Amino acid sequence: MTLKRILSGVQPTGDLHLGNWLGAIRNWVDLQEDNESFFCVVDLHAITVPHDPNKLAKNTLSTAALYLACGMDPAKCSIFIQSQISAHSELCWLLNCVTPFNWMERMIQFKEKAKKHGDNVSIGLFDYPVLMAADILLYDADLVPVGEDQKQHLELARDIAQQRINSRFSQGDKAILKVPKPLIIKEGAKIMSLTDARNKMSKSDSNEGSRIGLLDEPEIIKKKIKRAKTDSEIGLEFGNPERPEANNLLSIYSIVSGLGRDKAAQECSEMGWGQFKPLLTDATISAIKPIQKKYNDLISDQTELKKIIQQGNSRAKEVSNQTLKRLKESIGFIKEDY
Ligand code: AQP
Repeated sequence: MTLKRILSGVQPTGDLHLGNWLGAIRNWVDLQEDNESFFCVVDLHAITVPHDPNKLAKNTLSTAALYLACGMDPAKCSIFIQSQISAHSELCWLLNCVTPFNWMERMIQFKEKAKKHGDNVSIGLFDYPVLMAADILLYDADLVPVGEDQKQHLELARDIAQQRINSRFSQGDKAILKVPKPLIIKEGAKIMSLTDARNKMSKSDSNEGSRIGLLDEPEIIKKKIKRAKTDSEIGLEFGNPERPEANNLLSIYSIVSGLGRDKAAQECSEMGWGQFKPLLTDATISAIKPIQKKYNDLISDQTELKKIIQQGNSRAKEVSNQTLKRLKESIGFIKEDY
């Protein structure tokens, strides 16, 4: 049986938070067991909004270290840095030239982020979904684990591959690019902000209290959960649209405690917030503790970390260069070995 290929990544735009872990990385750790997996740190995406050059390299290494600390195993997956694989930028250009402008104008994330950045919106931010399509298509990914928020971008990658490349340039039945499928994992698919549960937890939220960082000290976690927005009802429950905070915090609790949704809902159904919050705090701190320990080991001596990245980069280059060559030849560029 051939293994399915998986690809995903996180932007090194700041300290990773519970949303990145519960909604993404935690699932990748399971997926690496039965799939050929590629996980990248998408630093080219990180510069689509204004960034601090003094922090980018540090955040890039720290994101890769957190992948490993969360359980990604270099013997089972390739971990690499997007900017070190030049095929990503090159394929992005080729795809730009076939992607209709009006497809891009529909992208919700662009509209939301553009609002946040006012006059300072780059062409790179507009082009973000095409770069993401290049990331995915380069690796012939079968499945792309994404949060709900990224579903539209994956749809775009599918449309570019199918309608703008395969149907235009394939000779015979053989597809040039593999059309990927989204893999949306429901539990934890969207972790919301602690200060406003109508918005997702995000690295770029200016309010630090809105998120729990994977590297936050226990005292900080305690404070953030203590201040997290609640309501005046007794008893935690899932799925009540009037109570987004209860849904969000119970969701987090059900995962970090390891209890799962049914048991967590049962345990907390008659609990007041005063009793629930310390429980959530303890479960969160215990879940994050082993990640922090492994992270600190990897960052204090970076030899192993850098070796793992180099291995991942080599494998990523090998696979991505083949796809790029195939596409360039199909769309009419002169062969390199003529
Ligand atoms: N709140 C979240 N809940 C569930 N999953 C989430 N992800 C991000 N936030 C949540 C998932 O994490 C992966 C990597 O995300 P990213 O950092 O590349 O981009 P993002 O989705 O834009 O995350 P942020 O934190 O909001 O970053 P900034 O603020 O820099 O834009 C993705 O699979 C994503 O679904």
